[in-house]
Amino acid sequence: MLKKLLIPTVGIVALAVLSGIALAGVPCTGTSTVIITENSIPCINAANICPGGDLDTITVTVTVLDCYGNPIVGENTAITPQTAGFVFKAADSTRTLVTDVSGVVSAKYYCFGGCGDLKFQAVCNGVTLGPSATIYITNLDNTISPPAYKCDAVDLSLFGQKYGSTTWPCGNYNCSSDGKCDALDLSILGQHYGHSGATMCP
Ligand SMILES: [Ca+2]
Ligand SMILES: [Ca+2]
Repeated sequence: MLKKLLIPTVGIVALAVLSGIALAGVPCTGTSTVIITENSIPCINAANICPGGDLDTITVTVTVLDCYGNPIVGENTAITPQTAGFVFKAADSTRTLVTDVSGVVSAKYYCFGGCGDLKFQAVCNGVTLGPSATIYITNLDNTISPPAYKCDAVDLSLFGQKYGSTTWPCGNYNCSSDGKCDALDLSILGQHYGHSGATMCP
């Protein structure tokens, strides 16, 4: 009896796969989402990061659904940054979390250095989701060479060379529309000087 039931079922599944019909319970790129949220109100579509975590942060939220909109629950989902020009603390270079009852995993990020456009993607059950939209990062640690994710003398020197510039958005830490590396930005740099992800990140 079991065999009689099993063979048609296997046949139907195989037919669905061969014909490209989406299966329930399998992550679906069309319905799943990878979204970046910037957690500081003054900046829209940008984030000013201190690698110590005491300025702005970003959150990546992945919702894993099958093609019918059902959540994929209790599955490992790995989130990875997708953009060159950044260095992340090792634990953040791939963050693996288990989806909740809504198929959601969420991770906060600030333990990194670098400046520019950053985006993320996720992998669940072998299916790649995303990438997310990009978010522009101005980081008080602009230098991705060691010492990584630390606001230090190298960053101060770089800022000094660009002081007064309106064409170097990486130093516009105050997130103002002035787009200028000026005294306000230097003040923020001074407040966070010495902050390091190596000691301040979880
Ligand atoms: Ca640095
Ligand atoms: Ca500025």
